[in-house]
Amino acid sequence: MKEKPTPIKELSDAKQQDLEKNRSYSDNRAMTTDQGLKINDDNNSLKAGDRGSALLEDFILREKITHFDHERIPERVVHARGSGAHGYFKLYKPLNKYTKAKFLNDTTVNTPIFARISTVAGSRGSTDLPRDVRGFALKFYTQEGIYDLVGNNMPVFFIQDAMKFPDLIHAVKGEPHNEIPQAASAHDTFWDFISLMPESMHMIMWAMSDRAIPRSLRMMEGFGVHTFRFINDKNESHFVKFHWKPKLGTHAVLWDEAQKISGKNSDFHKLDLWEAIDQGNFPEWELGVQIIPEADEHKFDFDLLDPTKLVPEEVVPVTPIGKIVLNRNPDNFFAETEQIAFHPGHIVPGIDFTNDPLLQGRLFSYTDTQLSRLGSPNFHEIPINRSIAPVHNNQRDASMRQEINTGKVAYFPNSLGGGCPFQSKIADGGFTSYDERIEARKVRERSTSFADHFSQARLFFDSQTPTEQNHIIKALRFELGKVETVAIRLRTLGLLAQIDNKLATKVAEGLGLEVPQPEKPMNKGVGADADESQEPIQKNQKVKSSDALSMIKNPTLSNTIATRQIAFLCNEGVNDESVENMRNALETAGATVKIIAPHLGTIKTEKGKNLTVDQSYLIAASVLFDGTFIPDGKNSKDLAQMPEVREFINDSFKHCKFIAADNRAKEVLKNTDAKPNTDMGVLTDSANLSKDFIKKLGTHRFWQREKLV
Ligand code: HDD
Repeated sequence: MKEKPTPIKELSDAKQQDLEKNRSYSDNRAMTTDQGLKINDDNNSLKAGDRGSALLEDFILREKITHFDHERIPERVVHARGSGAHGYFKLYKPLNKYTKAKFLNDTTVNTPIFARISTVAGSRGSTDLPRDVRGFALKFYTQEGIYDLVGNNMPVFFIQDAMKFPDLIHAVKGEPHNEIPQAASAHDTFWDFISLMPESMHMIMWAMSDRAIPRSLRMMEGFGVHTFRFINDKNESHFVKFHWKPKLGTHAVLWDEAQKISGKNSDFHKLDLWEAIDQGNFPEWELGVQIIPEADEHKFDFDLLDPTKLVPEEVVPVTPIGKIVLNRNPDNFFAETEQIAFHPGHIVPGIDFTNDPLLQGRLFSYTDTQLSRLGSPNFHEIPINRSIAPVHNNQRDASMRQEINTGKVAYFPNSLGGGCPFQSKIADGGFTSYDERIEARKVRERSTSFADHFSQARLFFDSQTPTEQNHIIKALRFELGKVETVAIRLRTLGLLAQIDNKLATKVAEGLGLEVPQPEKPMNKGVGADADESQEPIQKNQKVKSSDALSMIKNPTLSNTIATRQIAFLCNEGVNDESVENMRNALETAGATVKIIAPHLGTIKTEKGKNLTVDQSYLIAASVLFDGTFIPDGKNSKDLAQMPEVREFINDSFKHCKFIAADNRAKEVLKNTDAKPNTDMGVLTDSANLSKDFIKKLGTHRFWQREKLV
C-alpha cells in the first residue's frame, strides 16, 4: 500500500523529536540493571563475608563489568579523531535547472545535517593539530533519504585510483614495527611512498601549506573533491564540484604554534568548536557549486575525472547555493560523533557519481568499513544514522536488528503483501542511475589524460604569497628533515624541482643537499607490463595564478574578529579603565577576553575592586590566543619581571600576532622581543588603542615580521 508522504516541514520536526527521544537519562530516575531491576547498592560487589571473595552469582557486578569490557568499538581505519555537530542547510534558491534533488529545490525547508570534522592519520586520542588533511563530512537528512557529502578541507587528493589508498594510509600511519610516529607524516615510509608517486605532488603542496594546520575547524573551507553529477528532471546531466566557504574566513596557525598547542591543549579544535556552539556563536559556511555542462567535459587542461586536479575558480566561478549552520552540540559523543556512518554512495535522486576512479573505489569501501566498525548491516538503525524518510524494504534480521518487521512477506515481487513495499516511478522519486553512454574495453590502466602531475602543483605554489611559500618551504624542510634515508630526501627534491626549481633549491639548502638532476620521471600510474613510454606530461595551464588558492589573498578572507580569543596579561594593581575600555571594545566586536593573572580567583585592581581571573600563567599560553593586550597598571614593573609573561609575549611576537600595551604597561615589553612599534604590529601610545588593535586583529597576523628563508 502506498504511504501518504509526510509533509517536508514535519519531517525535520520529526527528526528533532527523534533526537530528543534519544536524550540521555534525565535526573530523578531510579538506577536499574539493564533488565530494569532497581539497584539497591551500586558500590559493593556481593561477597562471602565482608572480607571474603566475590560470588559468581553477583549478576549485577557481572552485567556492569561485562558491559564495560565491551565498551570500545574499532576506531575508524582513517579519520579516527573527529568532532561532530548538528545543524541545518538552508537553500537560497531552487536549482531545478540542474538538479531534481528536493532539498536543493525547496527554499522553505531547513534540511537537518550532522557534520563530522576529523584528522586523517592519527588515532582517536591523538592531537587536534598534526600537519594533516581535515576530513569534512556532511550528512543531510533529506526528505528523499540520506545524502552524504564526504569531503576534505583540500580540493584535491594524493592519489588518482582507489587501488593506492591502502598503500597511502599504510605509508602515513605509524610505522608497523613500532607504531611511531603518531599522527605525523614526517617519517620515512610516508615520504618513501610519496617520492615514488608523482601524482601526489599537487596534494603535497596543499598538505605542506598552512591549510594543514587550521586555526579552527570553523575557519576551514570544505570541498567535495571529486566531480559529481547533477541530474535534472529532464535527465540532463551537469558536472558539479562542491565547495563550502567559512563565514569567518580561512585561517591557520603556524607550525611552531601547532606543535606547542598539541602540548598545551591537544583538544584545541574540539573545544573551540564545542564552545563556539555552546555560546551561540554558530559556525556558518556558504555552500557553493561549480557547474560544468556535460558538453564542456573535455574543454579543460586536465581530466575532470582526475581527483588530483581542481577547476580554478577563475575558469568556473563558485555559485553560492545555500548556507550550512552548525547550531547544536551532540548530546553524547559515542552515540553520535563516533557511531555516525558516512558513505559517498548515500545519494538522492538528482545527484550522481562520475567515473573518477578514486570515487568509484570509495563507493565500495565505506559500507564495508561500517560492517567492521559498527559490527552489523543494521548500522542504519542507529539513531544518528536513521533516515527521516521512511524506510521500507525486504532486508531482514542480522545482528542487533531494532525494527520488528511484521507479516510473512519479505520478498519482491509478492502478491501476499499486496505488492508492498512497491517500486517507485521516477516521477514519484524512484532513483535511477544516470544512463551514461559507455563503450569501452575492460582494462587495468590509468588514462593518459591523468598524466600531468606537476602543472597544478605549480599553479598552487605560484598562487601563494611569499609568506605562504615560505611556510611550504619550511614545512618540507621539517618533514624531510625527519626522514632518515637520504635517498628518499633526494628523490623528493627531484620531484619538487619539477614543480619549481626555486622551491626545490630552498628546501635542499635546509637539508644540506643539492637538488639532483631531474631523472626521467617514473609514472607510477602504469603497470609492470605497460608501455613505460607513458611518462608524466606537463600541459600548459591557462590560469597561471589563482587568488582563491591562497589563504592570505583569498577573496573570502574575512576581517571579523568575532570569536577570536584575546589574552589580557594582568597582575595586582591593574588599571580599571584600561581593562574595561579594551574589554568592552573587543567584546562589542565579538571577541572573547580572558583575564590572565599570577593566580586564579580574583586580583585587586588599582581602584581596589576585585577582578575575576580566568586563567593563571601556569595554564595560559600565547599559542592558545589570537592576540595579547597588556593593560595599564601600577605594578607593571612586577609583571615585567615574570618569566612566564616574557615567554608569552615573545611567543606571541614570534608567531606574528598583534600585541597592544597600554600606558605604563609598555614597561612589560622592555625585556621582550616585542619592542613598541605600530609598524611591527606592537601597538602602544595610540589615541585610540582599542580601535587600532581591533583593526589589526582583523588581519589575523602581522606576516611582515617573519623572515623569509
Ligand atoms: Fe575516505 C573515512 C574523506 C578517499 C575509505 N573519508 C573518511 C572520512 C572522510 C573521508 C571525511 C571520515 C568520515 C567520518 O567522519 O566518519 N576519503 C575522503 C576523501 C577522499 C577519501 C575526501 C578522497 C577524495 N576514503 C578514500 C578512499 C577510500 C576511503 C579512496 C578507500 C578506497 N574513508 C574510507 C573508509 C573510511 C573513510 C575506510 C574510514 C571510516 C569510514 O570510512 O567510515 O571507508
